[in-house]
Amino acid sequence: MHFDRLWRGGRLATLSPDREGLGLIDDGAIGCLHGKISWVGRSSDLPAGASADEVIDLQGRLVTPGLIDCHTHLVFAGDRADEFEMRLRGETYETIAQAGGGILSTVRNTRVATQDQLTSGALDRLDRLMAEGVTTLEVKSGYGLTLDDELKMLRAARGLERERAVSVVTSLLAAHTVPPEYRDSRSAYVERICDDIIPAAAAEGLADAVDAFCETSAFTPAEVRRVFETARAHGLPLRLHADQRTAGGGAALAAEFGALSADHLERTDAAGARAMAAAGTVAVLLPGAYYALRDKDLPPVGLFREAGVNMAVATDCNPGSSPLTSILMAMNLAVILFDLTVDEALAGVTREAARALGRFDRIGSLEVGKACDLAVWDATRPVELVYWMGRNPLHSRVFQGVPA
Ligand code: DI6
Ligand code: FE
Repeated sequence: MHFDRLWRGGRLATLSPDREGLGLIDDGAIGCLHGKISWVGRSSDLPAGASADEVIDLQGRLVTPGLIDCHTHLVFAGDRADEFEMRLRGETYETIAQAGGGILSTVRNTRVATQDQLTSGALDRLDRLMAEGVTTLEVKSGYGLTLDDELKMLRAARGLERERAVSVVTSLLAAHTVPPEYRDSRSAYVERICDDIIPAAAAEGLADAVDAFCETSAFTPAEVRRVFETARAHGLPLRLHADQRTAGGGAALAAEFGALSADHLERTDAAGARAMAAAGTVAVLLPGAYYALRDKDLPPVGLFREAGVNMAVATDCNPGSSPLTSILMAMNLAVILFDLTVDEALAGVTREAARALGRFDRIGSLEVGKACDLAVWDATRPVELVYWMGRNPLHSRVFQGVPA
């Protein structure tokens, strides 16, 4: 047996669903061939005569799958620090949005930015995520809200793969909010999305999924339904911002359409949780937004556990509700604020995040046949990734078999 690279002598958190808990293997080894894991197990069980072009001694370090941030709005222009101060003085996310700020203020900045400017802004944030072991991330559009500007955002997101050793999964979020030019003709904007924007993004292969913001301040369930039906007709998987600020039956709607994920879920009820479990829709928990908006209603983690809903954790990195560029901090917030266990938090940024992206066949665990995306930590126990606030124990990162 021959490998391009062989890592040995590490503590592996494989996240394999066939093993208990995090699927820990002490004194573990990972063999890689052509960018994929071709062997994993105890170092002492390596086949006699196994050879490798390069052997790396892990010196007992913890190795996890490369981390996956499965919900970000990484591409945008400008910031909303001024609105942050307004909220600190007592204004709410909603009153700021009604006055033309909020998402629309980022839309104004994003529309006048070039694709290159969007890319370079996103790279600054991407580098921070990668420095914490992220090897795959999802990036949404949603700050363009015209055909050209939505495609510009998706191209900027795709372009990140050319600039860095990372995988990007894109979501078209044209249904993020109604743009000002359609304020008095919402249905015409929904038609634009369905007749122009989704078909164009699909034709160019720019969208890996379609997302929508189901919210009283954004789109109604009926409007989301139209968007979802169109997306489905184009063969695109679905995800939904659901029940974040108001309970709108978003979780059940996502489940009804067999969405890959429903995200936020602070106001989801037991029926929504059961529907998600039955549909296999992953709950993506976003504690950064909960924290930064000083929300009081917790997502029903107990109901998700009871119903058997898989739970992912992500940054929701965006300039408004979650200016969070740390996946490790998202894990810490998830255990402190949402009561996740350490194992759930780590599974939430690996195995479950891969499921939320529909990619668990390729990434998210250390198993033969999967991409050799690794995060090597200056740590031996998984809890050390969750425990620190602002300390990054990453030792090194491997993307598709190559240290990067
Ligand atoms: N929910 C969120 O938390 C973000 N988008 C969404 O649909 C907020 C985006 C923003 O405020 O810019
Ligand atoms: Fe979001």
